[in-house]
Amino acid sequence: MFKDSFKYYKSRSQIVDFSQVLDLNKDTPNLKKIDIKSETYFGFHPTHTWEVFEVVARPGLIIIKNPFTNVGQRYWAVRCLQDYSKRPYKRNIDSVKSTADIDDWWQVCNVTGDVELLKKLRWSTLGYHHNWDTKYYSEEHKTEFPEDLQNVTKFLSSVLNFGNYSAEAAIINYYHMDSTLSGHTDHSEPNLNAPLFSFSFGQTAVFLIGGKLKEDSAISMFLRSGDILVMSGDSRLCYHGVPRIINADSRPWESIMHIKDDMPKGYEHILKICKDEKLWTCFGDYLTHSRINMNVRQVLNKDQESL
Ligand SMILES: O=C(O)CCC(=O)C(=O)O
Repeated sequence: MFKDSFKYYKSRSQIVDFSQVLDLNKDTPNLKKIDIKSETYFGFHPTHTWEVFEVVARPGLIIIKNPFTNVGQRYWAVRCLQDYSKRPYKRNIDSVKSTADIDDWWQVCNVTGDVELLKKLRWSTLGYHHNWDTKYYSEEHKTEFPEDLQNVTKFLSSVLNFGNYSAEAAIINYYHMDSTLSGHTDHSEPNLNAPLFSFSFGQTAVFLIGGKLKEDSAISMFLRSGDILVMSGDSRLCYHGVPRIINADSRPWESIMHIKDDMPKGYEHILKICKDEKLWTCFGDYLTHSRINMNVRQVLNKDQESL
């Protein structure tokens, strides 16, 4: 049962055996290689070099083993920490009295060196804000969806042959070494046919995915920095969660390779941070003890203009 596996991997009171966790760094019959279109895009290695798999026991669950250049990883970390964590995006810290007035969380953390505040940001929502209580999206609770995140998911959708994609809601999850995310299904979107794109940066997650019922057994897998998980088809409505964060066994964000970056116009200031070790330091420090997950969904059905 999902619950039992979750409890097992979460446990700190016993030695946990990770040998059954699906690992992209090891050959396993549980992964089936799939072919994709040949393309290039900012922040990624050319797609003909990517390793893309479907999890055999979960049809529709696709995993791309870190296709990012090191600068690409840095780019998204900077966006998540510096920009997607700001107002007008909606964050967990908005509903807590002591932090509700903070517009620019990242700047305040860096100016004050407040480590407690750094740990307080757990999520931010972009585009249609997910209401955690009602589990509904609404036109009244919506901000503009970032163009760069929109474009990268359109690119992935095309490369993986999913066709047109419109990213309309995203949750940015910020995890610390002791954070977990309970088992749940993502079923609030009227469009449940469009894939969900999930990007991991920083420390490694033990990710758990069950079936459509809570009673179904779960598969565990490591999600390392740069890995992209796509929940499509039959896997789109499966129970999933993160019982544990573990130390990363490599830090691909640490050094930068000097390859040509075809940066989209308007984001040069982000690239400047990525390429300047001094400006980058605080972002790298965060990734050394945290994990960031960008979880992107299409909300509306094709031809639907609003909710
Ligand atoms: O952090 C992850 O890998 C999963 C996040 C997730 O399931 C969610 O935001 O709904």
